[in-house]
Parts: sequence; structure tokens; C-alpha cells
Amino acid sequence: MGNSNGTVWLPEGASTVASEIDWLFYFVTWTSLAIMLLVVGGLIYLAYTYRRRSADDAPQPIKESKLLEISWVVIPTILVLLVFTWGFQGYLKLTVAPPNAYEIQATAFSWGWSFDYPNGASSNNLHVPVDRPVKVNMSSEDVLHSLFIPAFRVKQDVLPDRYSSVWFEATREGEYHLFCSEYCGTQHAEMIATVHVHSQTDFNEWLADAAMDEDIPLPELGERLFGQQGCQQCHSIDGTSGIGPTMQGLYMNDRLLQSGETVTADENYLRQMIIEPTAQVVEGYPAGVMPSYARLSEREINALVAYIKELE
Ligand code: HEC
Ligand SMILES: [Cu+2]
Repeated sequence: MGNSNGTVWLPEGASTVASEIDWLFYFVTWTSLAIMLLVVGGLIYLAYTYRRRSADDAPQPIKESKLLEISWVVIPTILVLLVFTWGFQGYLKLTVAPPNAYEIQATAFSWGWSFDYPNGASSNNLHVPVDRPVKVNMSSEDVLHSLFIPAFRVKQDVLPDRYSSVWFEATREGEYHLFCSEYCGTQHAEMIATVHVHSQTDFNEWLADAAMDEDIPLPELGERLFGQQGCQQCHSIDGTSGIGPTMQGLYMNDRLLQSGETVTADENYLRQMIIEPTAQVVEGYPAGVMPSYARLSEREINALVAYIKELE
């Protein structure tokens, strides 16, 4: 995704903190490697040079070397302090968001994300302006999740019943991966979103568009929500079966449930499915995979139902 200037070691970097974090990573990696080679090399060299040559080759007493002893105390101490100072500075920078940061509210749920913007817009992928600090305040509806954007080098746990936050400033427009990095159940691996980094103008335009939900007709809003809420990850609209059944031609069709009952997929069936998917489980599909969308507003649920009804 995005422009891939990543390396074998690290993914592409696209935030203000990325290069600093990468340098620290490289420093730790390469000094560790150098020290390892020195130690292992020395070990092999000394073992060979001072190997026992004959049966009466008695070991010699060891002479102390002040210089050697001081250097193996002082050099590692300097290295460790360097890494600590460097790391601590980076940590402070990552923890304290600039006061002028643009704030977005993130809600994690099993298994997806919902982002709310100051003007009332909401989306399932994260949209941010380029070259501007963005602070994401986060909470979870259910279990522990974690927001991870590799290209920005930020990762932060998202907890139920409590806020946590993360901030970054994207330096390049493009699309980047957003992952959940805390194992959270069956669909954890699918809990993926995209970060869209826009120019400020494009961002304003997107934001205004996304906030217009109140004015658009229900089926159109439903279509938008179907994408935003991640329904399309599990449900196709073209007749193909995915993790869940297709939505095509569903309305007013007979549905066989796991309970053995057959019901008609009318408005109330659709509504019930969206709010409480475990109440009626479709035969041939796993129960408990589809998350509940009871948190959606009445209008949003109406919109989804209106949209599904149109999928002939
Ligand atoms: C993680 C996958 C997943 C997501 C996301 C998901 N669903 Fe489902 N859905 C399923 C599965 C699996 C079933 C069938 C099992 C069941 O009934 O619980 C199902 C069943 C349904 C049904 C009944 C289908 C039928 O053939 O009778 C409807 C309607 C539905 N989902 C709507 C939605 C809507 C609307 C959304 C988004 C707001 C959504 N689903 C999101 C997996 C998902
Ligand atoms: Cu998760």
C-alpha cells in the first residue's frame, strides 16, 4: 500500500516519528550484531589458540587487566545509557500529543473500527490530513484491541471502559494499513482498516461529504454504511457466498434457520439480524461470527434495511 519505500527490515515510514524510531531500531540491531560477532569470534579464537595440546599442559594462572575490565564495564554502560536516553525521548514525544492536534474518536469492536470526526462524520477507515498532528482518542465496546499503523510506527492498546490515545503526523499522502494487534477472537485477523492520508483540501471535502448522512436518502445511506460498517467483508451483494450469506435477493425470501424453523426475510427479520445476529442463525453458517450492530442509530439501521431490500 502507499508508496513502498520499505526495506527488508522495516515497512515504509510515513510519519514524523518514523525516521527517529527506525534509527534507534537500526542502532540497537547493528550494535547487538557487532557485539555478538566480537564475543563469538573471541570465543572461537581463544578456544582454538589456548586449546590443550598435551596431557601435562597445565592451565596458566590468569593475569588481570585493568584496561580490559574497565572497558567492558564502561562501554556497555555508555551504550545502554545512549539507548535509554534516545528511547525515552522518543517515548515522551509519542506520548504527549501537540496541543493543536486534530482530534478523532476511535471505537474498536469485535471486529472492526469506527472513527468519529468533530463535524459528526463517521467512517470505518481512518481519514486524516497530511502534515498535521492528529490525536486519536480510543475506546473499545467489548474486549481488548490494539490500534497499529506500521507505516506511522505507532501502536496502542484500546481498552473497554477507559480511554487511551495515540497521535501521529502523517508526512505523505497515500493509503496505509491499520491493524488490530491484540488477539481478540475469531475474526481478529480480519480486523483491518485503511488509513487514507489526504491533502488538507481533499480531507475537508471528504469530511463534508461524510457528514451529509442526515440529508441523503435511506437506501443510499444504507449502501454507504454497508461499506463503512464492514458488512461487505462478510456479505456479497452479487450472489456469491462469503463468510456470511449474500444479500442479493434476500428480502422476502424463505430462510432456513439452524433451529429448523423456516422464516421469511421481511423487514423485521433483517432488523433483528443486524441488532442481534445470534437470535436467529442461518443454516449452513457459523453462529457468533457476525457482530451485533445494536450500537447503530435507529436511522442507520433503517438505512441498512432499506438498502438490503433493494438488492434484488
Ligand atoms: C464478521 C462477518 C460478518 C459481518 C461483519 C456482518 N455479518 Fe451479517 N452475517 C454473518 C454470518 C456468518 C451470518 C449467518 C449466521 C448468522 O445468522 O448469524 C450473517 C447473517 C446476516 C443476515 C441474515 C442473512 C440471511 O441469509 O438470512 C443479515 C441480514 C446480515 N447478516 C446483515 C449484516 C449487515 C447489515 C452487516 C453490517 C452492518 C453485517 N451483516 C455484518 C457475518 C457477518
Ligand atoms: Cu481486535
